[in-house]
Amino acid sequence: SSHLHSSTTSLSMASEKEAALSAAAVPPSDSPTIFDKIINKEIPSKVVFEDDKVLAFRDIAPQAPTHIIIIPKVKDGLTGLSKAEERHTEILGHLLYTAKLIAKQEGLADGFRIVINDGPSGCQSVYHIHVHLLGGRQMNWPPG
Ligand code: TR5
Repeated sequence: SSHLHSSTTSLSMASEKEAALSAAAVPPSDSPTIFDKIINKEIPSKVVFEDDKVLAFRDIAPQAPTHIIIIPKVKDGLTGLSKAEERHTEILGHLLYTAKLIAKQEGLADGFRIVINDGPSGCQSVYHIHVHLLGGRQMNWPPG
């Protein structure tokens, strides 16, 4: 039983290590994320802009007085900017142009910050490409 115990212990240690590794791993491009539920309105969000291609809503943990997330309604493999292909150039441009429209709508006439976090080193936490629009306070450089 001491052998059983030690193998069980090393098994659970192995799973813990795997859990830590998978938390930092990048999921497959077709995996659903929380943003799918926001798009489907299964989870409520504060929508500030919507058209046939993109949805923009207020970040649940705002890092500035204005903090809005802008996403494509169809992910099409775009987990993050690093996965962009030639076919994505139109939606990428549309996301940025939408950010400009919302910045004006939000009254950010004095300036704003656009952020796209990518991958573990970029501190990306949701693998459905999104543009952060931040404003309403003085932004600092360099970012954290
Ligand atoms: O860290 P990255 O760049 O991937 O940005 C993901 C952003 O999504 C973070 O700023 C989160 O605060 C934001 N986020 C996460 C959730 C969420 C959200 N914004 C609005 N509503 C949300 N719901 C309902 N659930 C989330 N998990």
